[in-house]
Amino acid sequence: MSAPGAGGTSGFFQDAPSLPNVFVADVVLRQVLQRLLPAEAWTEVEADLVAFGDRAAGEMLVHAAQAEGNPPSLVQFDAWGERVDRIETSAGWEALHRIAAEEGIVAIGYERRHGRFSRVHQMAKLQMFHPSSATVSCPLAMTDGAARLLEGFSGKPFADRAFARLTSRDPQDFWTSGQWMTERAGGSDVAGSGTVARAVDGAGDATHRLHGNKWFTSATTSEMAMTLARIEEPDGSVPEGSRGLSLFYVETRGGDGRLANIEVLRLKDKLGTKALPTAELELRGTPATLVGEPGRGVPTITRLINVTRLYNTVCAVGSLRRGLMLAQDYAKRRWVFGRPLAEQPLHLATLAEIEVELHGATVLAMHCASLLGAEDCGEASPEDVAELRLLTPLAKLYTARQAVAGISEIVESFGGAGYVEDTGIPRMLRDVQVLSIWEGTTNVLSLDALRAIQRDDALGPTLTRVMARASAAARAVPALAASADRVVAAAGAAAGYLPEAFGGGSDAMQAGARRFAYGLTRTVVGSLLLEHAAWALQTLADERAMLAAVRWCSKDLAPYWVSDEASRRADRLLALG
Ligand code: MFK
Repeated sequence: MSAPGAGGTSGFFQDAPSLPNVFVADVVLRQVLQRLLPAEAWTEVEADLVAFGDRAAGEMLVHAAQAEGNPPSLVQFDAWGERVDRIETSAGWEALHRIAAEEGIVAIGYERRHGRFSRVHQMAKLQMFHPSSATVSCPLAMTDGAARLLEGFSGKPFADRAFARLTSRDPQDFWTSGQWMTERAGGSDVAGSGTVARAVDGAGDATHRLHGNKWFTSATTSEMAMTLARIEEPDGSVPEGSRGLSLFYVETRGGDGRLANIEVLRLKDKLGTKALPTAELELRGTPATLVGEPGRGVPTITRLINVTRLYNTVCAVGSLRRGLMLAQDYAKRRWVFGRPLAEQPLHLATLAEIEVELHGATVLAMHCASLLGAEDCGEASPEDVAELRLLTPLAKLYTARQAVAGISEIVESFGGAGYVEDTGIPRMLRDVQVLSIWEGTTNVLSLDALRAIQRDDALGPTLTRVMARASAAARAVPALAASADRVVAAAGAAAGYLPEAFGGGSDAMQAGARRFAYGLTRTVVGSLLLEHAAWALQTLADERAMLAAVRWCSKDLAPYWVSDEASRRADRLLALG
């Protein structure tokens, strides 16, 4: 580490931060994969990820910069006045699509070369892909979810045709999928959706034509989409509520290459994810194919949503990891008060705190990936299924919020340079904010965790595993015993809290749901960190995971509190005056 050189008119210049191979430099991710994967799979996966770690830190960043500098535009009319509604995307955006196909970001999950462990491989790759992708990761998330959903309808020509495209590694054949759920009246609460499906007897796969407005459709250039609508009865009435919604498959273009009775009303002007084309659509008789049973649209599409929520989790980890890598490099280059930031105790304490969060987020994300892989391959036990059901919303809500907070800290760690657009740092903050909004906000997912507990009985098996992991780690490494005791106590507190909170009725449960979701997530992650720490110490003689686990567990893991009528009255007064 040497003092900065002199240059420029002021006699001072600052080196820009630079990225290493982003897989080699991610010690936690590498170690977690080594622990989770069988030896033979690890050897192959490591080679693929090391190669990709260079591409994500090099070629992809050039395309991403081009895509961010040339956001999509909407051409509504051609020169002669005809409506064309063409969304034009940049060369960089298209190049990143090609790379996504070539690298098999979706395909790896379906080729299943390493069986149930393929999801771990895929998600590790996604973690590096996302922060170099100008948010091409968004269409990939929906594509993967659609592939998983349609795999369940194999044998139906439309499903087989789409599945082959969605999971292709050939950029010419590769399709992405949209997921059009959000309408003006129905975002979190899809029961407000108004799109109507009218039956048709036409040839081909189409069973209905869709009429309605889709208010926020991401990656609107996709070749297909999954969407919800209400099937109109012969008397013109439509079924109401969420149970009146059915799921449809849409190919967005007809054989002539034109949009299939879809008008693009406008592109959305968003806070971030500027390279990603997001549009408001009007469906005017769009041909569509009913998927699954009428009226079962919401539960059927959750097979897709639970995949996009895992993508969201992994992308949150990837964003924060990328930010920290840049901040770590910068800390070695930037001198203040006579020494580099990397030698300033308070700066180190700040970065270390983020690293502890990242340890937790990484073990959680890869654990979820491993459970999803088991479910995909039909190898999941009932306990695996229950744990995955509960951890999917918890991991999404927790990592998204922590990524927003962590990236804010990272931006600050660059000082004024973090606030200047042409460093590229501010964009990280704008982009990360969406992760806690789309695919279910923090509050909606806290309520989904309660749904998983109440309807799917997912808490018992999850807590049993938490306690087993913590106890095993303490037996293996006595230095972890005190931390393990805290995790076991927090798991007991979670089990004890619920009967009391449920007893207070629905409003009491809802008021406490977010705090409960956070506490439960921190408890689960504590157990995963202890498991990982014991392995890293015994197998690699590496103490970093132990330091992270002990720090994690030293915090108040489960600060539960039962909401009563008085606290809800106080909430009302404080929130609204
Ligand atoms: C970089 C990363 C990229 C990520 C991709 C970004 C793409 C962005 C595109 C979008 O943002 S698309 C919009 C995403 N929208 C949402 O995520 C909606 C958020 N709202 C919810 O999740 C609500 O909880 C929900 C709409 C599901 C509520 O619906 P209901 O019908 O009012 O709830 P209900 O009645 O409790 O559940 C209906 C059924 O679904 C039940 O099954 P049964 O009918 O068999 O009893 C539930 O058990 C089931 N269910 C609900 N959520 C589930 C689920 N099953 C499994 N998993 C879940 N998560």
